[in-house]
Amino acid sequence: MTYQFPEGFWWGSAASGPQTEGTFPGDKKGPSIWDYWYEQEPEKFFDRVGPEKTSQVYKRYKEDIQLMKETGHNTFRTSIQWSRLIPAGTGEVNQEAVAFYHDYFDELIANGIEPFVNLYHFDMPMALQEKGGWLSRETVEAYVVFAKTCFELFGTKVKKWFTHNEPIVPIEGGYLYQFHYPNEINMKHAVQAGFHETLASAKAIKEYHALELGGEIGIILNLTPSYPRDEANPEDVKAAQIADAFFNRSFLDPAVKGTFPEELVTIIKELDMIPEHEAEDLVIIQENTIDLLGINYYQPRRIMAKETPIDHTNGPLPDDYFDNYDKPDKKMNPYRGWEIYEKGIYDILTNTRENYGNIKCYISENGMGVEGEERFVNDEGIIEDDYRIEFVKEHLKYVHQAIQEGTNCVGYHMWTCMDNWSWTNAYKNRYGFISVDLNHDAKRTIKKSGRWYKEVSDNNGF
Ligand code: BGP
Repeated sequence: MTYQFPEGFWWGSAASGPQTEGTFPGDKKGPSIWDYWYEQEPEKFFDRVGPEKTSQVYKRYKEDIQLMKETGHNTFRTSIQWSRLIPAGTGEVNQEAVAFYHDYFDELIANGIEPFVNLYHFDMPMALQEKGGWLSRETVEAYVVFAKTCFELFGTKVKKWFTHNEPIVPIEGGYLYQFHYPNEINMKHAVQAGFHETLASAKAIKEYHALELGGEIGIILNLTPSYPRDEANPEDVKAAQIADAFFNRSFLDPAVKGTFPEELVTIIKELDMIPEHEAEDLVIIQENTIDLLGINYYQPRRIMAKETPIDHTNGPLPDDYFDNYDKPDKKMNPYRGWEIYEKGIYDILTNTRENYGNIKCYISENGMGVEGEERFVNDEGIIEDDYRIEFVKEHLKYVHQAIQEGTNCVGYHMWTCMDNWSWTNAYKNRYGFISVDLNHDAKRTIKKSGRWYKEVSDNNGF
């Protein structure tokens, strides 16, 4: 074994409620922003596949958990859909949902797979979005009630909790770059919504710790490293630092250190966009930081000093401070259009060790979405996804190196267990260790990578 991982390493994968469960008659799920947006503009979704037609995990989790076992999972992350548990966002708890999640988590535990549960994965209940979603303080309070309800219902069996998955993404998608509902371009709103997400997270952490359930709570962040075009050019370096403050440290600093990055605060003040808040909010954020950090990594961000003229059409934007740099000869995943840069994962892990107190962390997502994988099916009907094995291996080597150097990284989760619904990309790019055949009743088949992962997990290395 060349790459041996520490004892008890978490091997598994991640998914989310809205991307896997589906909607079924009688399940009493309420609409989220995804159900609503799909109803309004189905043409925005690849092949017009909407959120109700996901991989049917709501009905098929028992079968799926057996496949998780066969692919070497000792841990698995999903999310509780807020709009399933509390269909109107506030008020009545859906007992069908309570029964479903209990059974789902019990089944995982009975099969030796520890459930990790996230509370918010881009899925605002529509009833709350109508009142402003994350722009509204009411949503923060409603979220805290939702979180507490989850801890009280499932906290004796679930011992790893996460307040958000990639909280920057609903901000980018909903308020800056138009790929999540409500699809605005409004930086003031972006700042307010982001602040409320952080406040909601700190308040939920406070509730969790007060309940003394003996588990850990954290947040999952996509820490996209920000590399300057030219390390020797101070303007490029400065631009990269600003992009890092906007997209990484905006959530990482308050989550781990309890404070917002000064560079960002200065910019927000200059723009006169300090979010509405109450004096005690900053104390709550300061005092309620995470126990555990989940790190999602897919691609780096390449940055250069601003050279193109600032576009004032929609008011200020983060992009007024930098330009994206199109690095020649970079390695690409052409399907998703994302650069593949394996060393990025090592740089993130080194950063958390050196600058964030070596906080306990794990890789909570990493993966490769590929279109048209059916062309790699062999005679036995198995997808031979050697590119995915290669992708995981090359990233794991760097995770291993960071651990050797002392980073407190305790696990690796792949995105994702089985092919699932990727938001507006629907089922275009497939990420799973297990394929889902949408033309044949969502039939599941383990891919070559899934069999390989089982060996890695069994050997605790490769
Ligand atoms: C992450 C999300 C996931 C997942 C993944 C793949 O950002 O946490 O929900 O979807 O990215 O990206 P995409 O679905 O956009 O291809």
